[in-house]
Amino acid sequence: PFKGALFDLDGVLVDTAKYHYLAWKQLAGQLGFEFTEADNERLKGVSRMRSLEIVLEVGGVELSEEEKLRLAEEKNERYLQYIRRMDESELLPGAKRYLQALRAQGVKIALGSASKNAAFILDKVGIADLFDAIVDGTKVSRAKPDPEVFVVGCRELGLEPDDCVVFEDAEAGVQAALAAGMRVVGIGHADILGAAHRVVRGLDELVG
Ligand code: B16
Ligand code: MG
Repeated sequence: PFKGALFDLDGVLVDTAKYHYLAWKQLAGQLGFEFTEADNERLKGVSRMRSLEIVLEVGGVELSEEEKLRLAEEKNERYLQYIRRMDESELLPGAKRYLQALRAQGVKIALGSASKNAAFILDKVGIADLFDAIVDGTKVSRAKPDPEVFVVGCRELGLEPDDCVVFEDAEAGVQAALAAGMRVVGIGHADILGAAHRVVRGLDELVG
């Protein structure tokens, strides 16, 4: 019933949140405060610079723009050390099979992620060739819940918003998809993603 499928990356296809968390936690430790897994929930789907601001807010630390840019760069270096070691075993259950099933049905597939490392990660986990378009943090500047990432993804597939379904694990991502005029499948819990048209626990629920 749909011609295009747009996928968020972290939390939908792979669990990179755990590596973002380790890298932010180390940065916080270096600045002298604790950063917990509960704090990390606030960073999901949020851009790198905005994530840093949230981390600094947790620690009550104020820094110059220049210092912030340096720390964001440092965090990314640490994060890259983790994701360089990723392979196909880190795909979330059902992710690859669902992408393959959609392709077999002639559905066009795009990535809609805030990450500037998205293309690298798709490559590491061996699914880059399943995408017709990759829209990520290097291509768009307005963060979810702004619809930009999905609007551009749909356009790159040559489709209209009505033709597209978005798969998202973050509340801001669900809001972005709705604002783009698309249908949304929430990946996770209905208490957080209740605004989505449908909520499943993972893509494995959608493959036979
Ligand atoms: P990077 P998504 C997001 O990915 C993550 O959920 C978020 O925690 C991260 O800060 C953001 O990417 C930017 O990532 O530092 O690699 O550019 O869920 O939009 O796929
Ligand atoms: Mg996500």
